[in-house]
Amino acid sequence: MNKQTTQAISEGTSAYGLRVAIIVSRFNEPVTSRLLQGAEECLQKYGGSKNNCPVYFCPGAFELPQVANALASRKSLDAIICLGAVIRGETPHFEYVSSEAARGIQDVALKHAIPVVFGVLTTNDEAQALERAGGKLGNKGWDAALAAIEMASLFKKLKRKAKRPSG
Ligand code: INI
Repeated sequence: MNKQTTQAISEGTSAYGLRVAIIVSRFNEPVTSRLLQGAEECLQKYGGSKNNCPVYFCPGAFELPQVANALASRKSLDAIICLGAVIRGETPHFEYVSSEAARGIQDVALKHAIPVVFGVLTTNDEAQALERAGGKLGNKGWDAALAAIEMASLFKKLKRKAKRPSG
């Protein structure tokens, strides 16, 4: 079950023609591969094309902002989706990785004025993560893709408005 379960969808939502990069962390790969599947299914369902939606892999969630920053610098994308799974262990590592991923992703979005979506699960164990990666609680990869489509469409609208001559 990869369908989104929690997000409202605005009317006319479309990924047609949108250029959306997906960055996937390989750490906890059984989870992140399912998030990727959900995100790709969502983009296709809303009219996105594989050609316009390249996928990049990185080692862990900590590296997601670094890749997002490199991609955003190219100025050729409408949105970036970051997918990862940080699972709590017995050390404070979880806090460092998850908080740096969240902070870094928002920093990239604000620095480059491009939607960068946080599709990173932060859970106590793998079972909780799998429930949210195509299990009984939906697929956060799908939700992240939907957020990216909505934000990319909104940014396009805002840019069109800004270009319109006033008066
Ligand atoms: N990376 C994750 O994506 N999830 C984790 O749960 C995780 N844990 O628990 O360690 C994790 N660590 C690796 C980290 O993201 C970096 O790749 C690594 O520290 C190298 O910079």
